[in-house]
Amino acid sequence: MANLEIAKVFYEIADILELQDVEWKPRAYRRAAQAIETLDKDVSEIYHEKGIKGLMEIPGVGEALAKKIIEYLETKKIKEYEKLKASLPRGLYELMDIMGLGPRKIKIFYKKLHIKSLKDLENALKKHKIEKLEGFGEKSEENIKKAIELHKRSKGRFLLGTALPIAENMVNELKKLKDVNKINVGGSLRRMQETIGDIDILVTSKNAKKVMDVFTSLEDVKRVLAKGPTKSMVLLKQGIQADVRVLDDKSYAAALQYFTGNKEHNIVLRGIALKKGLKLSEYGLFNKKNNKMLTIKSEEELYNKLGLQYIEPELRQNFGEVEAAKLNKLPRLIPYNSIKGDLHVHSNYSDGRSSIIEMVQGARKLNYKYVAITDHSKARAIAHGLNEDRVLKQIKEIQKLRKKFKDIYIFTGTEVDIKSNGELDLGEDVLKKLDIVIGSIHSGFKQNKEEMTKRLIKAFDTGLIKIFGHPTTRIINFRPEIQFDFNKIFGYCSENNIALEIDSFPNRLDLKDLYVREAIKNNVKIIIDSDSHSIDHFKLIKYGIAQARRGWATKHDIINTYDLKDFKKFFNIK
Ligand code: DGT
Ligand code: CA
Ligand code: CA
Ligand code: ZN
Repeated sequence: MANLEIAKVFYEIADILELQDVEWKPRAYRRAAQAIETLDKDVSEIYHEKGIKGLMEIPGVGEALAKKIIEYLETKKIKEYEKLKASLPRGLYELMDIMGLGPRKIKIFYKKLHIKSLKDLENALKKHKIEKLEGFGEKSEENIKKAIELHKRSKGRFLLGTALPIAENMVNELKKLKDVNKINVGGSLRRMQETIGDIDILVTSKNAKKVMDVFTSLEDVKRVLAKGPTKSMVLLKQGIQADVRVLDDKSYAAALQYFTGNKEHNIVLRGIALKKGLKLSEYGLFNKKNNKMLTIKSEEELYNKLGLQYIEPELRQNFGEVEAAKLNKLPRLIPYNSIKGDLHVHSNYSDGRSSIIEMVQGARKLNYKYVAITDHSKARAIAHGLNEDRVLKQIKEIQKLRKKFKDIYIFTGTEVDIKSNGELDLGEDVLKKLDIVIGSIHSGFKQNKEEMTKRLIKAFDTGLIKIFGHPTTRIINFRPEIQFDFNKIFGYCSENNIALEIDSFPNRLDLKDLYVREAIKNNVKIIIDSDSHSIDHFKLIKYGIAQARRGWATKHDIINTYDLKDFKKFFNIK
């Protein structure tokens, strides 16, 4: 969807203009960006249906910005943005990608210390020049250092939620070719890893040249990096690199396995093959003695030939899956189609874009049997969080709506802030009236481990919280995890029937895979939800399910795979 891409460009234009001391324009760009990123509808659809007039109906979008949107839709570029970027010292632009460094701070660094790049900033930190600036201190230096580390680690990696739709689009285009026989994505994408270095696509065909010609001239291609008979590489307009390999049908299973990886998993498999007198490569499985190729039709067959249970792509990271497969002890992973309800959904009571009824209809489209409306509480003023009175009003509205919908049950709920002191942001009387209470942290992220653990236990001790929302509060490539004592919190949740959330939003994916696995080991139950702020977001649930699968979760571990009756029973909802 182009909406998020356009919003991002607009935000960046706003930042650059602000850096250049331009007066009101940054605000206009930000307002438009906000409206666009929460739209229910794809801007390209709006443009197709209603032209520029339709775009100008978006709040904050006038004729000038509408034209920029059209420019992006048609060329995947906005010239003014490219110009602005070029006008800035390159390094300064990179600084804006670092968490907590907005145009305001960067401007101070630039004016007071002549910092023009990440390197300059790191030097200044080394000499403790930042803490001496007015409004900064030792703590800010510490935070900036942490943010730089995070930034360096994430450089050049894309969110799964960004890369997968682009890759699927390419695959669909290539599928139209008669010359394409089999096709699949490989690499970290197929493993559904939370971030993606590059897109890998695998094709079998008798006419590699044709496939390469089409691949290198796909609409999203910006530049061809390499073009050969078996492998080509391109840079896409979105900044991601994509590789394609074309091979023979008879190598497909082995190649798919090889190019799905990960590397460590592959190395272990090759070792196993050698011990069995076999040789495994991207071309096939061979008998070591006479180099004869074994006929392998599928990955299943390949794993079985090596004496292993089939290992799902999401598990292939050499974290114990091969050992488990030897013993036939892999879990039966939660299937992608097994979610029966979404328990974290915002409406236009708070910062959602759609009404309750629209959101319920969105959930119904996915055949869900239940949905909870869980808007923010009042402490989140920028999100129009609800006070007690508005929660009561919402409860009444939902009770009325229940009569309208016979095939889906609507739970009342809230995503209540767990304040820095551990108190909940809504009164006990009101919280007791609600079916689903998600407790989430949206502020005070920097408390130390001990304070944070105490804060959480105090909140849980109210006995009112059923779900711990996006538990580590990380934003991928941007905000680090909060610190708390996992053992203590997992123990508490397991004993008190508090479920941990997997928030499926592509930049959150929180809990992440490794913690999911840890939680399950500790007998903690999990809810996968979409954190939808518009009906378009429901479909993001697949990214949360992928995380659950990467964390070895079965259907049984995920409570919202239960039918309505068992779900209510688990949480003791009348
Ligand atoms: P990425 O792109 O950084 O998100 O991660 P991957 O896993 O997609 O890595 P990529 O694109 O470099 O390579 C695709 C697959 O090819 C990888 O998952 C496993 C396989 N592969 C790449 N290099 C090697 C290698 O040196 N040895 C083995 N055994 N396999 C490799
Ligand atoms: Ca890759
Ligand atoms: Ca690659
Ligand atoms: Zn939240």
